[in-house]
Amino acid sequence: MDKQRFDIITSGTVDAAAGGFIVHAAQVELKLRATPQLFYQHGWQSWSLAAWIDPQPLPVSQPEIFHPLHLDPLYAHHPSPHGNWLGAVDFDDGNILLLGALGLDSHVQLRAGNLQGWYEVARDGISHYEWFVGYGPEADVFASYTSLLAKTLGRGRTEKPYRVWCSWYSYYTNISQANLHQTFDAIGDLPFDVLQVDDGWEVKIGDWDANEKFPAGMKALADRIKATGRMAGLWLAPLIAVESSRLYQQHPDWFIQKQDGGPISAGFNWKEQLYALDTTHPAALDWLAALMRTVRSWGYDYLKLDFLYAAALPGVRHENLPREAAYRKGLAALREAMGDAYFLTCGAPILPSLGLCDAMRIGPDVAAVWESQREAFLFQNPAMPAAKNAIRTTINRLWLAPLVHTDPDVAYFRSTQTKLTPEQNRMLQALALACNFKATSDLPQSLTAQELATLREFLAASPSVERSGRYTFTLDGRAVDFSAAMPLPPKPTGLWQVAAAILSTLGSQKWVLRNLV
Ligand code: 9PG
Repeated sequence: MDKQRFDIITSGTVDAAAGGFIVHAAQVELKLRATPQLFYQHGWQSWSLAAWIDPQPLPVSQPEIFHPLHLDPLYAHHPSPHGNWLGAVDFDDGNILLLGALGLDSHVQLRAGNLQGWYEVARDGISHYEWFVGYGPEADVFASYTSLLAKTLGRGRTEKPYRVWCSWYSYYTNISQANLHQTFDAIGDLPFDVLQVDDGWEVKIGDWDANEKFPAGMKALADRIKATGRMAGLWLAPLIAVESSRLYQQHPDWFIQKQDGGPISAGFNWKEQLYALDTTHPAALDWLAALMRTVRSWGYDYLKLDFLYAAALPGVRHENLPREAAYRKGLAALREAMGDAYFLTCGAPILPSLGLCDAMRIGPDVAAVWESQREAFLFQNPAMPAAKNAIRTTINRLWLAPLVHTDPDVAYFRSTQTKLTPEQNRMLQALALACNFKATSDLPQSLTAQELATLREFLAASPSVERSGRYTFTLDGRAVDFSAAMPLPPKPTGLWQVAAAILSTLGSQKWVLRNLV
């Protein structure tokens, strides 16, 4: 291996390995002999940014109240370009240098022109700290890294991914027994394998029973789906609860605490404060397992478990485990209790979820809009729902494909109720094919005959996918280019900067989020 471009500085051990080196050390520094062009920043969870960026720290994304929900909040103000578990730099010879951890509480930064990695939690003996260092063509380097991750963390079961209809991006929380029945009828013989009920069926986040919009209950709904010959899918966010939930009110001690007492924030959504379940608490683990058994007994065999990051947030737990280990304990309990259900993780810390799920959302939500000026430009927030944000991070996380089914979120086929152009719709459809994970929320009853034909063709397609460049692919010989989604917006200056500061402050106020958004 060409080590002309860097030296490995460490007090630990360095051994040659397939495609690079294995380093055992709590800290490692790769001293760069050439100036890197770009830094690969790898965000914490599904929605956090993954992108090749100019080697300077990005602005702190706004509003701050969303930090626990969008990124690793411990590193939100980190002064150097930072990534969770891995980082890489790009040289002008077309090669990359990757520093990637095989353990779960690890970080990489680009500092003073060097790549530095460290573990957050002290261990007994250097053999417990492991890193991979790889230099070469990007695809080869990531392939070496993923084969090591497969050995240490495992991979998903490799059954064929399903074709999914999901209720979220048409109905949002306005689902009901009546409108879902109507939609299932309209779906007719479209070749979907799964009909997945998203957020909106539950009493509250934390109280996972059917609400009044589902008078026949959730088992009857699963029966209705299964009668169409498909698998029933269900969304839950089992590791968070809203403040007003019965779960939080009755068991405040099941939630991760601050050092000085009181629950930590897992962010703000549904116009409420979110709290994070403590997955080291035995009673909370029992409750999680019982919940999984309940939803399986209703007949749901495809589970989209969301907002999972909460259990990996920093805080005080019943058992003093590193936060990623605490998370993994919770995820393992969920996996075991759900048996052979297909498990899609979302809002999920990336490395700590590997080996325990079948599929993972690898980018933020899409939306029927390319980019929001307020969120992208004023808030400098690439984790917000938008087609551009979803494509950017998903493409930059496709190296995960050998480890887990990679969910890019849904594609759209509709020309109404959307601000996306036909070309942008086609880019999302191509993304789904490149990821080999097909889903949509479009309502067949609202599609034109032409749009329905496109959807049918999309569901039937299984093109051979080749990656021709960082952002370019060929699908059955057809070239597709995702470069248009890659640029990050410029930073606001002058009066825009003033406007951004005011809006960011307002956007972190709970009364604003409750009443105005
Ligand atoms: C249901 C949705 C859908 C969607 C998930 C998740 O505030 N936020 O930043 C935020 C991000 C994502 C999000 C909701 C809120 O969406 O990704 O597919 O299931 O939950 O509520």
